[in-house]
Amino acid sequence: MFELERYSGNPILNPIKDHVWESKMVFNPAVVLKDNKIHVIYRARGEHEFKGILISRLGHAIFKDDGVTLEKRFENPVFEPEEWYEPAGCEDPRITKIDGKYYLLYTAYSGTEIDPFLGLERVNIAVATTMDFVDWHRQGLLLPEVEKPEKNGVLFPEKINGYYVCYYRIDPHIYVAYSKTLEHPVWRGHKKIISPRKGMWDSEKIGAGAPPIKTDLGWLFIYHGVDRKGPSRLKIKKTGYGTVDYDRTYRLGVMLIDKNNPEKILYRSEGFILEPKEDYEKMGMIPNVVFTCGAAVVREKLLVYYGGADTVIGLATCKMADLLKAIQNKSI
Ligand code: BMA
Repeated sequence: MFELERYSGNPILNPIKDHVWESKMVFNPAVVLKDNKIHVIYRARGEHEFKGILISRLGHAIFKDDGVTLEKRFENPVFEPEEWYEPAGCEDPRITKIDGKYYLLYTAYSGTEIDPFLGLERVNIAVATTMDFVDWHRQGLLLPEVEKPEKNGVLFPEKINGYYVCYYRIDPHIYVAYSKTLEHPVWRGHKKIISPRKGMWDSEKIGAGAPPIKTDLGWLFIYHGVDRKGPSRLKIKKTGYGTVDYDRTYRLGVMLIDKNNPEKILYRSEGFILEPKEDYEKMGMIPNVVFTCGAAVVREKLLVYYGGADTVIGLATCKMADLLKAIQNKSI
């Protein structure tokens, strides 16, 4: 059994009561290591609602490269809904640096109303770029051609065999798609590649965690898996916080992906590397959730930032070498 080690001072970020936009929930952060600082771009919800849904915005906190010393936390959101496709929120940011530019992929949520033509809720992955986390340039929807609600978009940090690569989730599977360019991308080759596993901790649905990290063995891919006991999600009452579902548990696991082939899974952990255990992961707006959107490697150490119970942000770590050894020994 291999599990990440929690920072003893968790949670490292809590909601701030006096900030109306982040007074209730801070969670699911993207992470960027830049000039020896760790930039944490996190999802936040406070007082504001759009048709009964608490609006999600993105906040920004900067930590020293020890991962835990907070240097600055911005008073105002750094990214918030502006477009037709996101009035209910910009959720679950994931950031990848490609050719010197930061690409933010996030879940654009238009609310619970059903699209009149598609007959589905509009939940899409949207894109914005930035050089400095201050000026953001919206690029629109990542996959406008995909009609089904999609979430959990991540970009690989470099081209593979001449293509940029993204993973995304259409409930409950992970898909891949390829584009020659990111300027005016045309995503092709959509393919379902990874599915939930019956009877296991990731039996109900899975999705990307942090963007894949390059290692000597292949791409390290942290993902989340959901397990459920009890009635189906549709029978559970929706609130402004989401679906408060006491029978669902979100955990994190790892995969190793072939260096040259994003469709080839070399290893998938039997077990998980983090599961809700502490009070701040088991109790909150949505109980029993650990959910990551970002990780960084600093001095051979893997730092995984994650949302606890959709309410606070924690940090869990391990030595990269230990994790890779555990993967090689197939002991997770
Ligand atoms: C998912 C996403 C995450 C959230 C998780 C648990 O569907 O919305 O942002 O952390 O549910 O509530």
